[in-house]
Amino acid sequence: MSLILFEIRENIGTITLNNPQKRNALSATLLNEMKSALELMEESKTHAVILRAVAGSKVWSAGLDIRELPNAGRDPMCYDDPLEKALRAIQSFPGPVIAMVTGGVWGGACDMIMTCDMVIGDPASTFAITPVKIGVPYNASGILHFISRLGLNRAKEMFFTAEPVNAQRAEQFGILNHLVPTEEIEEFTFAMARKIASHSSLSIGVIKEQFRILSEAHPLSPDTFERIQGLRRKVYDSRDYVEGIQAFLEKRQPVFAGE
Ligand code: LCV
Repeated sequence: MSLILFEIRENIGTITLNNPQKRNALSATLLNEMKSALELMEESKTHAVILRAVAGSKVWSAGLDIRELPNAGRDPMCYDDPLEKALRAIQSFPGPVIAMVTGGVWGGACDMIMTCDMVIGDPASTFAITPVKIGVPYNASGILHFISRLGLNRAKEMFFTAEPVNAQRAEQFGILNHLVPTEEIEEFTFAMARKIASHSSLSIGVIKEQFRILSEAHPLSPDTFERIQGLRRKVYDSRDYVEGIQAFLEKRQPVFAGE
């Protein structure tokens, strides 16, 4: 493991994002390491997992590694892409995954936060979902993560403005379960994990899976699903998509033509 740290103590696993130079951007390597750590923790019958950045990080994660986004013409958020696999590993982990957030959370990392079972943040935590800044067609499962947690209006505001939501609003929005002073966040989060770890892990695992099945119970006809895929394709085939990535690499503001 080179981009994360992980440990298991008293049935509680900790995964620490550890690439501050690149602001913990979610590269394929980092995401695969995270998935492997979760698999090891599942094998070790870990009861709860805390997902965090190194203490003092100003950025929890800058989101998907934009340098690894595919060229136009290929879906940048496919079912088998590393982010999607990591999100499913969090969802299927048979115990709660608690995000402990200090600092900014951007793009795909914000989706990751929404996928965790609980989120504890400090006053410096912020949350932004940013596909419209890059010209990315977000995928249906990701949009659903936001709708389920925030409701339609707030999810739309976050997607359409791409502005970071500060910690206080995040608590009102229901992104944060608890907003805790920075100096208390570790103690608070580990105390919650210890409480969870003291209960029946079998019962918790089954209830987590029930929450997942029930919250995903939105049947779509094949025709509707194909329509969504067709709509998204317009975006990843577009000049806006090329421009969004190019602008990031050139460290400038993108100029979108809307086509
Ligand atoms: C690759 C990076 C990144 C990065 N990728 O530090 O949800 S979607 O649809 O948007 C999805 C596709 C997605 O998740 O896209 C990513 C969305 N993320 C963002 O829009 C945030 C992009 N990053 C930033 O705006 C800044 O880096 C923040 C504000 C997070 C931190 O600013 P700060 O001044 O502290 P730098 O920008 O100087 O970044 C430090 C190094 O990390 C790289 C960045 O290119 C730089 O690398 P070099 O030192 O080699 O120049 N980096 C940051 N974010 N998402 N690389």
